[in-house]
Amino acid sequence: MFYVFMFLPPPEDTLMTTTVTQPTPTQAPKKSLQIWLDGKLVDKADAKVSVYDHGLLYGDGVFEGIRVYNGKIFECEGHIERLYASARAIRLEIPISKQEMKAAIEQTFRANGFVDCYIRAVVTRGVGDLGIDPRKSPKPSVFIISDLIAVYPKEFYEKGIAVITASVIRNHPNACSPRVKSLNYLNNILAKIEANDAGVMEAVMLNHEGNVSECTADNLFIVRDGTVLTPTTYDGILEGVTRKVMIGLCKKVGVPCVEKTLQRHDLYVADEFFLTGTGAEVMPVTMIDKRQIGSGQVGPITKKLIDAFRQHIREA
Ligand code: PXG
Repeated sequence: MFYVFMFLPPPEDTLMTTTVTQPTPTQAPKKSLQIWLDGKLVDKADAKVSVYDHGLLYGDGVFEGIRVYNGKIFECEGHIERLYASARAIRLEIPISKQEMKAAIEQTFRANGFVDCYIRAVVTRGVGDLGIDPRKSPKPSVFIISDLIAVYPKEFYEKGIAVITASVIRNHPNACSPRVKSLNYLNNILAKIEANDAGVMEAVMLNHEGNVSECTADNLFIVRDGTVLTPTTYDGILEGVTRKVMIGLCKKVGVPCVEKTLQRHDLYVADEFFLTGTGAEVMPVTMIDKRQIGSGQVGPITKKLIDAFRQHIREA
């Protein structure tokens, strides 16, 4: 029952509205949601993996969160390459080829009638015994979920969110690298709990050197004196697919963008601040650790980049 607690939707009363770029969910499947599990589409109620799966027992596995816009996988190659790179890093051999993975993702969202949706592709180490030795798990498990998600309420895309700096740091690069999108998100979850306790939506995580890395499920960008700045790959970040798209969009709209090590102080004195992620898309930040960012409103460069992003996903 691995997926059950990881992917259970929030209760009805906390269910958030969809993001601005995501139309109100009208394409919800009429029949039971179909999940791709080890080569077959099965009803959601039957999509189960063993309690002996090391994905559950140890967080031993990798995953991707992907968007489908207008019936097309957004940045498909970037996501698939990152999935296989993450698997390579943890010595996990994905039992299907990249082409088969793409076909399985397409088969899954089409079987559910989705045109715009979120995809969760997961590869676990598979069933083993009660020790951590991965040699006891000869058969990795692959499953793909397509569903609707809404990460933040719609109004926050207009007014921005508040964040805090978490006390929990991002993974040390020489532990399991933050560049691996592994099934072990505990540090990020602990940081998210700090955000929840502080009554804000997200937490900025620092790295082992005290520099800024990213948020719990998003990359971060600031604007200062007309230049967009974002931490480098070596500052302990996941190399976000949306981050890469955003760097390209900065170039396209003529705003200089520099990858640079940032300190928390840089966030405090930023003119503008925003986050990028597959789930969140582009989310403005207007407050950090009770310090207002710029005017406290979504800044002009952020607005321009949000518009460019929306146009890009329509055209992609
Ligand atoms: N950093 C971390 C730690 C992430 O988990 C991103 C950045 C953004 O990367 P992409 O490639 O999505 O631009 C992520 C994204 C969600 C969700 O619901 C997202 C992630 C993990 C779990 C949930 O948005 N990863």
